[in-house]
Amino acid sequence: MVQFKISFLKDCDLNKDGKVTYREIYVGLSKQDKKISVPTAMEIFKSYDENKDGEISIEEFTKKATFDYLSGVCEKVKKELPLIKQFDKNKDGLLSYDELTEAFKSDKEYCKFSKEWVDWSFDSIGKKKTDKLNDIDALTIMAFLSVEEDN
Ligand SMILES: [Ca+2]
Ligand SMILES: [Ca+2]
Ligand SMILES: [Ca+2]
Repeated sequence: MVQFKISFLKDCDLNKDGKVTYREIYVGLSKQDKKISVPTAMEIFKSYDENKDGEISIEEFTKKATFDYLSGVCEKVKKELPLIKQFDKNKDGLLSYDELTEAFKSDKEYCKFSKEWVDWSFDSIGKKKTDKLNDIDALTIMAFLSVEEDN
């Protein structure tokens, strides 16, 4: 599915009424991709027009974009769940600061995150280094890390 940027939405809004109709979207998309088919453009349009009034408002657009973004992050995070179990060396179901630092050091995918990252992650969810993380905390941190990775 094509992801719009807000600037694209503004470009599409030919009559500058702050809303984008199907026709405006189609014209905008055609400028980017001459081969775009009417059904594809319609499908994209419908996925954004939540209240089905035939226009995409900025609110509808941002809501959908945010939702897509967050569900993308959630999908990523779900994949990390087995990793958390693997990181939990003493199997108490919680991740300590040391367990996380060790894990990040030894894991080939996560070793790119430095100790500062772990520090920052703990800070960002208001945890002290002596605190232990439960699943939700750990997932929140993973989500932070994946978000940062996308930028
Ligand atoms: Ca318009
Ligand atoms: Ca609408
Ligand atoms: Ca543990």
